[in-house]
Amino acid sequence: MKTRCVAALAILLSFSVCCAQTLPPNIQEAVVLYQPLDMFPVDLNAAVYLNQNNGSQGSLVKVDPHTLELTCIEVSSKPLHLQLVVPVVGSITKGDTLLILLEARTLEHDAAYESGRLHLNMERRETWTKSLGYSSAISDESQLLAIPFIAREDIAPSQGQVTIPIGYYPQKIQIQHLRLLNFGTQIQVDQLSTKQYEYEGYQADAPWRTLANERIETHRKAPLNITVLDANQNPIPEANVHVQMTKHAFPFGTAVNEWRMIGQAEKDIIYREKFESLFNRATNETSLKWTSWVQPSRQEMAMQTLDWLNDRDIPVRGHTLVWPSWNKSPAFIKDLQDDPQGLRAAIESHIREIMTACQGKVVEWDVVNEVHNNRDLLDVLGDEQMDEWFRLAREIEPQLPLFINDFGILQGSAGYELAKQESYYQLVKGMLDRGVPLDGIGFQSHFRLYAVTPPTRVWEILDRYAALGLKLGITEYDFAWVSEAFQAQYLKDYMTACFAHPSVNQFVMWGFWDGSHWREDGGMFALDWREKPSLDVYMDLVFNQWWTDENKVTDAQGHIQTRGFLGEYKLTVTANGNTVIQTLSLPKDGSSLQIVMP
Ligand code: 9MR
Repeated sequence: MKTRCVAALAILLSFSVCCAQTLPPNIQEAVVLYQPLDMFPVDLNAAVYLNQNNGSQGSLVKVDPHTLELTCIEVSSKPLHLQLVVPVVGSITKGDTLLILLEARTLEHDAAYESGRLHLNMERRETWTKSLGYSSAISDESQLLAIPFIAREDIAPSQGQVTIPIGYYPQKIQIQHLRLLNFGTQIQVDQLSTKQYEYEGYQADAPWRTLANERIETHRKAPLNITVLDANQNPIPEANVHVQMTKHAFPFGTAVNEWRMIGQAEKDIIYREKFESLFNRATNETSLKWTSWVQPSRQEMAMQTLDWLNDRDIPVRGHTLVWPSWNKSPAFIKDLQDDPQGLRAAIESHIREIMTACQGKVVEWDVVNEVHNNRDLLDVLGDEQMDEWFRLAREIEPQLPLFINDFGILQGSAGYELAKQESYYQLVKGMLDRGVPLDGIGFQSHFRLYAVTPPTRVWEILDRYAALGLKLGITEYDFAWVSEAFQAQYLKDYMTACFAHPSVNQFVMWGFWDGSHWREDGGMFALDWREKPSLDVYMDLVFNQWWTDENKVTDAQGHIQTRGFLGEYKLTVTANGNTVIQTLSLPKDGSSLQIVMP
């Protein structure tokens, strides 16, 4: 206990005496009260080193016992090819609340960017499994960062490490007073956060929010004009008009688990009820993939799921015709690796079969999925074989939008996976140049572990692809392995940034319930259906802030003029004791309607 007290005091001293900055009060209190254990070696400077791979070049200068300077001179394809490694010597147990403290600033940076960039990971050696992946721009003024997170696994003494990848672009950054503290299970991670998790633009008054609202007003709403007349075609002033939206035109969707969609257990019924109350678009999570499609029972499940959704007027995006690796294709496909002609024919026949079976039941298709990381089929057939898959899909379904889909473009190194972004861009551009019928670009958006892409960076990335003139789809959003508060905070900002971008044509999540999610805590409902803060955020955006419900009174000419979110409407007009109810669609170019009262 004595050692712990001394450690707690030492932490406070190092931040209150040696540094210009003091810890936020909640963290100061927690340090004194819980006396967290220091996880780094006592002589940190002696233990840290710089790891350089794949042609990246940089340097590490140990300026004094508390100060490190890191320089990136030459960039390779991934930021982590140049990183500072800090060994973790303490013991960590799954579920422990951990806190990284440091002061950081940019000393120099590439002129193409506004500042330097700091990224921090906490991981297990050898497995590289991570409990933290944090990323932020850092200014040239020293900034105190306090980053709380949860240990996702046990890490034995000396089995862990904190890494600071800096190979984004040429830059020089300074790190001071780096600490990793372990609070054990005495405190919840959200108690250590300064209420809001920080990234560029997280603040309530950040300028991008005003711009986002303006863009949403311009791109997601349209004029709605109503004239109320009496039976003699005379305007009725002071008629009450209730303008009620009933459905969004914009697709807010989710992947659905087919077992839950057809099951009869109580949880299946709850799952479907929640789904229906929240979403107007869906995609089968697995059953339209080739590996599932070849299994008759799974194929039947796929079709039942499509029927259930179509019966309720919920459009489905088809995912995915080809996922070009051996292990994402049926086993017999690998047998064709030395028979390109046979392989080509098998793929074409699959495309024909599944698209024909789903005709009238899906509204768009991912033609290919994740072609950067799944290349087996392309290695045999050549990249341009993809062109043929799109052409065939177009031939079978001339009306349906055809998408390419991938991960790590909007998400991934907090929006700075520059090499992959470039490659995806060139791939799409190449196809368009060759006249391939490609209509949309899918951005999966599987975020995790605190490293999020700031809203303005989301816009920069989307702008670049939007210039190609295609629809941009957010196809698989989730945010896992973080505190629930951060999950909610970022959902709000990411959804807002995406909804505000005029080229984005859908926002589809990859699951909504922890009981049926590829990442155990990625849903908006916990396992026991407890509503997480992210559900409140979603409801508030989709059914409140971006929803139109207004009571208006007609003017002397019998008019009301308003603007509403694009979608379906119910209008209830009351005048002179009579009530008329009408429905109306509000498309992008607006709607005008005359309502004649009896
Ligand atoms: O969530 C899906 C999981 O249940 C499946 O086992 C897996 C393999 O079919 O695919 C998962 O979904 C992936 C999607 O199809 C493509 N992008 C990444 C998704 C999560 O891994």
